[in-house]
Amino acid sequence: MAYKNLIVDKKEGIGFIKINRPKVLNALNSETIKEITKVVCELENDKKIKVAILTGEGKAFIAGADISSMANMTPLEAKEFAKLGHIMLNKIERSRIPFIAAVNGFALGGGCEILQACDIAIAAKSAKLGQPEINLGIHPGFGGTQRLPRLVGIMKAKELLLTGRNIDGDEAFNIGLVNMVVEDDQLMETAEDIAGKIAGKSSVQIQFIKELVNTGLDIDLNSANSLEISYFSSGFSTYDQKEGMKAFLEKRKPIFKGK
Ligand code: DAK
Repeated sequence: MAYKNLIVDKKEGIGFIKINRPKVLNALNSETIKEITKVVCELENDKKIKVAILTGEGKAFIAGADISSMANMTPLEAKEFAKLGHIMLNKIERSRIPFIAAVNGFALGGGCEILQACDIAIAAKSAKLGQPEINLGIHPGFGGTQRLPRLVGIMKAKELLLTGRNIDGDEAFNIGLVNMVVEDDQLMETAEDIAGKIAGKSSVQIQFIKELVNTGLDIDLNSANSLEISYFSSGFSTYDQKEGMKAFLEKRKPIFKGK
């Protein structure tokens, strides 16, 4: 499928999505948000794809929602825009495919919120992350007031949301907003290395783990543990469970088939 604002590639079970509006630092307008939602569906429907990497072209990951397209929105238009953003982020979060955010530069506002919906985030040392919405007289509209405190804790989230200050890759790592920080020229290599490791696993278990962690965090611990028991037992009906354990006993690498 052709995309106007994205560069999409597929290689060895990995989907690559690059936001490609470098003139506006990959700011998200409605069209780009719809395209990201569409490409997530496309990758999900391609059974060869097991994991995806999201990054940005040029000096930004995503510098936020497109301020020029938001500036004159009516409340109704703002509602529609916020809904589009939530649909995109829910799609990423609930996708069977894990998403790795490779944060190559500015990840501000909606850009920071996208990485919060991803499963793993890696920041380049020079990346700049934050929720500067308050400087524009608004607050985050794509889940930042909700996902950020769950990731970094309530007080740190409030500090970032209330001051609108940007943080660099090292600070993002120290507060738990990203999994790791790497030298700028190591970013894609690191992301591909992690993606490659995931791509070698059982796609059934990849999906189960995502669902268990995401759903489990929204419900009470007892119910979440019951859910784990039920997923765990259904894992024993899969080819991949038989293959994984057989391969261990035969001292060889498993070949998973995702069934
Ligand atoms: N939107 C539109 N254009 C942007 C942009 C953005 N978010 N960020 C940068 N650009 C454009 C700049 O206007 C500039 O365009 P030209 O002047 O060349 O035409 C070009 O990208 C290059 O930017 P700069 O010249 O400013 O580059 P610098 O390196 O000097 O500065 C910067 C980089 C990232 C520090 C700076 O551009 C900046 O502060 N950008 C804005 C960052 C920001 O505030 N991001 C948060 C956006 S607000 C909602 C749903 C969601 C949201 C809100 C409401 N609902 C409706 C409820 C989400 C809101 C946000 O994400």
